[in-house]
Amino acid sequence: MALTNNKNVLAWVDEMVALTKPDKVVWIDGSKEQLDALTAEVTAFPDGDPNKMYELNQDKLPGCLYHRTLPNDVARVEDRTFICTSTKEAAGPTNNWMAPDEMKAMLTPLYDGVMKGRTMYVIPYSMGPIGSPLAKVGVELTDSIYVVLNMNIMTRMGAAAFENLGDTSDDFVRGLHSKADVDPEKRYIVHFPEENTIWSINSAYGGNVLLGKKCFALRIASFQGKNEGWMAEHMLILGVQKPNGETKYITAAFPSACGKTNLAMLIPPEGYQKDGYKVFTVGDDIAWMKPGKDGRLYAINPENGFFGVAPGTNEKSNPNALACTRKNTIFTNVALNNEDNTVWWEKLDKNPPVDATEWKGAKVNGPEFIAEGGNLAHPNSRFTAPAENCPCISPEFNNPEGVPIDAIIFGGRRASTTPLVYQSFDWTHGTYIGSAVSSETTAAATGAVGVLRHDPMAMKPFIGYNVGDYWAHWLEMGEKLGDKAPKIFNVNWFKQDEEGNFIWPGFGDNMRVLDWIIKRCEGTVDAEETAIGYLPKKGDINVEGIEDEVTPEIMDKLLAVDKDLWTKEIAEMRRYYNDDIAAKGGKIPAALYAELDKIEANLNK
Ligand code: GTP
Ligand code: SPV
Ligand code: MN
Repeated sequence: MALTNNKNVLAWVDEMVALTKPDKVVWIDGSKEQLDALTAEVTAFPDGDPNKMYELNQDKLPGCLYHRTLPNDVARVEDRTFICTSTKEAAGPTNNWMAPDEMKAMLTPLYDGVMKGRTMYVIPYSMGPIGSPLAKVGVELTDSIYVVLNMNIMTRMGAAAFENLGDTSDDFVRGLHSKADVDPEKRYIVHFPEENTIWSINSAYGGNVLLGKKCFALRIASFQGKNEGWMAEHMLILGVQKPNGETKYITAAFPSACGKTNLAMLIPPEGYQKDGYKVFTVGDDIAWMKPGKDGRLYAINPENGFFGVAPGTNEKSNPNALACTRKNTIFTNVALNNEDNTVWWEKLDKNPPVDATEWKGAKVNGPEFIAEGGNLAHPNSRFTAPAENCPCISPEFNNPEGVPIDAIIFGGRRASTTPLVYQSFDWTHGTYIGSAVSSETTAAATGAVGVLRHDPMAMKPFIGYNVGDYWAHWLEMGEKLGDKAPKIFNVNWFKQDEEGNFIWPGFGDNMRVLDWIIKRCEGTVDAEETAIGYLPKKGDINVEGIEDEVTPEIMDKLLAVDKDLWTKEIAEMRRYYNDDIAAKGGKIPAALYAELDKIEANLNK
């Protein structure tokens, strides 16, 4: 039964049913009975069916399910992701583009009758707390139960999502997904920002198919934000509660698999805990931000769960994330421990299961398999966990108004050049720093791993329009916020020594850097003015308890601004602006070129 009287929703669903021709249409109301029935159905699929999900040990992992996607379908496919605006210029140099009509003409035959013999699920969902002035409604049509069960965790899914839409509004995002034959040659992740529409076909993996996430909450939403005066960013949101009870909120943009989930759930070092510091998680991947009534910038997390990287998550690195995954969680492409029907991934602990199933589904001897250089879990294997499971979830998580942001952090994986932390001179310089984010690539997207690439604002794969206009929008937001704008910082947890070891301990110890950032926001600590920005003065990063590891010599390395490396960095930025952006149709704001000139001049002083 249709869950809404909204004419536009009904007309569009009818049209898509006529196109894809499912045997059956099921509206997802979000009720427990319905979800239980779908779980029973999907776990009863025969072994070997690529759509099958498995029930895990219900004593140790109650409510948890396991799924493997096809080996050719384990990450986002950026080369097959398109922004179809009416002009190529509107999509800009960071996106693949095709004219909307041309794209539809190509994809329509692929969708024609694709759901014959299948059920179409109609998923209403809200990105953001239902009723929040910052929230938005989406509807995803899919032929995958895996998608329904994941969307139930990642969004506020079900009938309630339609509550605020009314009968005539057209303000919802239309998402059409079919796994089709999961054919990598016919895989397309396509956005029509001018029509609030997403078409995804021939994938069954995370970021390609959970259309509320990267497709809506970043690509479509960034386009909406530009037109409506707000921002959609690839950022975590955390709150640091100080000993006096006051909480400071910080957002941070790092590229995929570069530490957002980890920072969002950070547990402060012992000394900070004793002093009464606490960290609360508001979000781990996406922030929607808009100026509030008081003129400050407020952020909500549009999601309702975490789609987190499993490998590397353990009791020491991120106990909060691990705790999130102990119930009602879906694991994708991790390894199975057949001894007790639980899950395992690299660095979970030092005991890979002897009786293991690796992520492609082969039964193997875990320790031997690893000794031969295999990965038991795929490096981009993920958990889908409800936010409510998080031991440090913020009391403001469901606050419809969001939380006021004091600081914005950019960062990436940089083996050299970029210091542990520095502060921008002002918002414009901070926008420049965001535009200059580059990072060594990870397994979160298909392609080579470990290659340095530009990833402005950690949004390269997610900006739904021309990157030059996106930077201009950042500058406009700064003007609007004026002296109430958050302060902007850059961090690098990934600096290495000559042997390739990380020289900063990272994880919980990143609190020491947050501490300096907060003090800078409050104006309670001085800084060293350098060519590239404000750096901590000697002794101002608290290393109490880690003095053996982070000696004064190491700290000097962490905070070094090497003139030669930075001269190269600036030259590369000029090349990037000129050749990769301006020459390819990106209009770079003059103010950003001016920042580049200024830093170059500073370095030559
Ligand atoms: P997406 O979900 O893809 O957007 O990624 P994310 O930014 O949330 O990344 P996540 O926190 O899951 O971290 C991914 C990888 O970075 C894991 O392998 C972590 O172990 C590693 N990592 C996170 N924080 C740190 C840190 O402070 N230091 C070091 N050395 N590694 C870190
Ligand atoms: C990322 O790649 O940045 C993710 C995972 O957060 S996905 O949802 O697959 O995009
Ligand atoms: Mn992400």
